[in-house]
Amino acid sequence: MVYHGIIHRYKGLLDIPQNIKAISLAEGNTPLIPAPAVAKALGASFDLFIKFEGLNPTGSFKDRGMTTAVSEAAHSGAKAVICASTGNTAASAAAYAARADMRAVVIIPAGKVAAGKLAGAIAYGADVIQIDGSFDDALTLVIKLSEKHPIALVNSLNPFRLQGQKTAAFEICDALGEAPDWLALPVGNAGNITSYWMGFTQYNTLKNTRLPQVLGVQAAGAAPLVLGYPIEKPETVATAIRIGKPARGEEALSAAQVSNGMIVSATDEEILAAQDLLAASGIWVEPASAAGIAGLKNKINDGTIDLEGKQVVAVCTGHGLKDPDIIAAKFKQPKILPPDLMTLEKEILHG
Ligand code: AN7
Repeated sequence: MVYHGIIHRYKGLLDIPQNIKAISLAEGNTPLIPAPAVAKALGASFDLFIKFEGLNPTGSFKDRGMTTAVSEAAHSGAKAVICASTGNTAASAAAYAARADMRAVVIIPAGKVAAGKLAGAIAYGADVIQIDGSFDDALTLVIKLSEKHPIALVNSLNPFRLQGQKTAAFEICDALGEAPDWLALPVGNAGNITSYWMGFTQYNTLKNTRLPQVLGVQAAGAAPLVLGYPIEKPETVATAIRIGKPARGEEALSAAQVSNGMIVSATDEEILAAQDLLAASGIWVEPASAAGIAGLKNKINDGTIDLEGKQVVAVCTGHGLKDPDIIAAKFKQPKILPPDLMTLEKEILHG
């Protein structure tokens, strides 16, 4: 059977106009990949699944929220959309706007967007504007621009974004039969953690699927929700979550508290180590996406959470291909040898 995306699959559960025409790229329906070797490396005996959101059409979870936000914008007659972005929102907005025959304007912090995301936004035909400022500066500006001009804001302040993104929680419950004991995920602008909590809560009310404890993980250099105050100059290798003033910070803190979970931080070193650990199981994610695993590891190590015998889902939000500069961050360029059998044999056998 052909799969038609999250609006088609879950429309009756989404607070969107029910006669909406779906602008879709068949997003969602992402796998839960068992990751026993990762769980073992974290030093506890539990069932770990990776919800690999990097397998969405533009390579990140943003597509779930963009199908609903852009469909609604088109439904309301908008001819253009705008967003601030650390990269993935920009690429996703660009793709869905192209699909809807609308203009996309994306404002990004210069020099702080991973190559695969910028390339995507350009390839899908967005008007890309770089500013000499942070994501938070860009968000403040696009809010003002969307208030002054007839251009639809598609950052996660747009409630239709959350309506789409909550479907990931539905999919997890549909696949496992109920919510996992814990859900771990990265937190940047905090739209996604808010959406998951909305989704799990709605499903539990409808279908009694229980609620997970939620572990939100920020990068240590961009951890306003852990520290309790905005960060003026956030800095992290996980550029996707290089955000100092999360728009949905209050909702994120509430989800963590009500679920008996927590919001914690992980250092860049810990995030990159978690990225390695996932890659060693064949799952290559961008740095931000490994934050959930890094946070789990920290909390297992310091004894704060006991996962023994538990079922855990870690959301890996974006594909590794988004951020190919991993070669600069972690490895030297592979050396270049003459095309000669003996030289290659020597290299392979003796290094
Ligand atoms: C891979 O694209 O904010 O907490 O502008 O790209 O909902 O913000 C991206 C965020 C996690 C954090 N993982 O999600 C943007 C942007 C990846 C991301 C997050 C982002 P939110």
